Amino acid sequence: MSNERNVNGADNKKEQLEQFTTDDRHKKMTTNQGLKVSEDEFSLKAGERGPTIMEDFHFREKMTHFDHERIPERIVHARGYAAHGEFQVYHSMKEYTKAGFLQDPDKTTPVFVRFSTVAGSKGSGELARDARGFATKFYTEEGNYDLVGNNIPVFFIQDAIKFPDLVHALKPEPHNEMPQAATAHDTFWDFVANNQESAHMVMWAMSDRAIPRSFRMMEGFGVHTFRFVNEEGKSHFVKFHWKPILGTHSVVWDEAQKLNGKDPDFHRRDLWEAIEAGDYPEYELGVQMIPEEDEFKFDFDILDPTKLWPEEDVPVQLIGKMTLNRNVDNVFAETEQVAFHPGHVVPGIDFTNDPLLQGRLFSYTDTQLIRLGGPNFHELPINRPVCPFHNNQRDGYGRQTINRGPVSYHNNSLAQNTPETSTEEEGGYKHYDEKVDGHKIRARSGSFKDHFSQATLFWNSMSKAEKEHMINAFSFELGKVENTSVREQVVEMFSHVSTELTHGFAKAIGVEPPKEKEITVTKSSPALSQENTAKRPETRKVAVIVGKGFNGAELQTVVNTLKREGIHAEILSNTLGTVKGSDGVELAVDQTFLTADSVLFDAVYAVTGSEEDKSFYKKAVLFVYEAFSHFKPIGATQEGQKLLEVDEMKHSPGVIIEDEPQEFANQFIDAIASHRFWNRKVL
Ligand code: HDD
Repeated sequence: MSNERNVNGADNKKEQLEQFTTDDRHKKMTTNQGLKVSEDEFSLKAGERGPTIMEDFHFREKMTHFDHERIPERIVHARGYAAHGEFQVYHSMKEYTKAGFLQDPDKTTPVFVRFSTVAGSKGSGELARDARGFATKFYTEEGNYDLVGNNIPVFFIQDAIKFPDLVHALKPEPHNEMPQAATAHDTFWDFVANNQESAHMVMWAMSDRAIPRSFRMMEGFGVHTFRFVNEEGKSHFVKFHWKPILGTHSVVWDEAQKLNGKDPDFHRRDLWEAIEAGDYPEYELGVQMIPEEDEFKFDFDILDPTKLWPEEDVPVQLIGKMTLNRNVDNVFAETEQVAFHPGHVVPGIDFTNDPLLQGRLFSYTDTQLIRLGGPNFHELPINRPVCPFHNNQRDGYGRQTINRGPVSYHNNSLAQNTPETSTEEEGGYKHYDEKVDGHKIRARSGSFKDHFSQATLFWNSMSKAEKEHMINAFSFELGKVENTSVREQVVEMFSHVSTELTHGFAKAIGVEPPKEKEITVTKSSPALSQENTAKRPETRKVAVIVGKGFNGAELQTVVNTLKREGIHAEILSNTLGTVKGSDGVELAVDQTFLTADSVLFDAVYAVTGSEEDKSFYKKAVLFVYEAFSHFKPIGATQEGQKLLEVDEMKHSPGVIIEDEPQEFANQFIDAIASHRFWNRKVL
């Protein structure tokens, strides 16, 4: 297709992609040359029982294509899932940036977002303890803008030259390729202890943030400090945030481990199903801004990617909203072939000298060359800008554009010196003309040397439950580290962050807690705790345990009320088919005790039925107990109350027992919105 099209609005990208989309159903089968195929089951042989012959071009074409179906997986972020959507700014950001897509609240910009884990291979379980990638491609009229972030606002290292070392340490160990998608092993923790700038991010990685409930319920961060530049050339330092409308929520570690077995696709299924159901995930775009002249007013270096800007000091302004509203048609063509790059910017957005960002600007194009097989990956449908693109670049593997005419150089006279460059006024990208003056030196700035203060800030900001989870996470991860010296080094390192923390896990990993260090940071940032996030019931999944002889009228009232709140109730019973209530009502069963598991749900509503036998109760009791032990809301009415075997459960927070159906439903919905009941005593 021509790249001359210049259509506007959120449908641009969809229309563009449709021109490359094909539906093979009800069509005649052909070879790739368009030749109709008469037989696709038997290769061409010399006799029915003889050898296959070379002449069989159909066999050769089919087999060759198959043999080449795979491309290298991403070196990091291999396991990912994506969706299409649109972005709209709330009000013009003209005062701060000239970026076209941030000017007009009536304009929608198409986006493509890929979420990912970092460490695991393409087929690994999605509930690994890990950072999550949150990469957004905005198809703007001024070219593609990529915000290639994570769900953690800081990074392990301060200089990109250490990235290969970090990744070698966190990937499976090379001698035995274990463990998959996990940092619970010697090389990772050896790297941590010997690269102490990692302290802050390790705190995040050991927190609940690293095991999100859903891609729809996690924040995103651009991590680096970027620049906004306005028409007048004035620059503001800026940090980007994505804030999910549903709030930031996590699962518990035991649940995460079980989920990886019960449904290793849990996060992608959640995203896919939400979009198919019309529960479109929404995120607000937030920015923190610091005027150029305030660069040195902070007690940390704002160019240091291991530091965040506490929201209480530099408030996040919400400037727009992104809605993901369309699943991909083909995962390989779109999700696998999408190529992100922090260097894909538009006028009004610029870089800073953050040494991690500077190195990323090299790495991303480089990796696409091997991954996507050459320099023409920008021509793949998912990567094409929606605005025209013209230059003198030519040829290379897989070239699709047919550039007309003899001229492919600049300057020229034969084509009147076109394609021509644009002035800044015409939209030509001009780098911010920051003055740079220095000696060539391989060094770290002294202002980057405080590795612990913000790690302590993070710890201070956690709720009691979050702290407990972190202590457990350190105990688990380091418990898998075989080398005693590495365990000791890590304990020593984190004793500079918090005595409470290190005393919490040192014993569990067989290390003597070190002498108490003097830690002076007392500050906390409430915005860092998930306790303070938005809590809403919409889109949550409830398992409704129903058995023969249930009370149909009551169940209907409750389920209808849940539905009105946007909660998804799935009927779970002993077998598929239908289950009959005492009043003759018949319900279709969605799941059985075999196909489902409590870890797949946010809450359990126990109803059962008067005619069920012991074996049903046994399975149902276990199901309810597991949800209870993961601090989930439990509702119990009718016979369902018998599933709360231990009396103490009945009086626990988040366990709703109530005879009046409407009142029960209301209380249960409030409990579902609360997500988890951390103050529950798990028996
Ligand atoms: Fe990176 C992929 C995020 C540091 C080199 N990175 C990648 C993806 C995300 C991030 C979300 C997946 C994109 C997708 O879905 O296709 N990376 C980050 C963040 C970082 C970061 C938030 C720190 C702030 N990355 C980083 C450094 C380097 C890289 C320092 C190297 C110098 N990252 C890559 C890469 C990848 C990548 C090797 C692998 C696949 C790809 O680029 O397209 O080039």
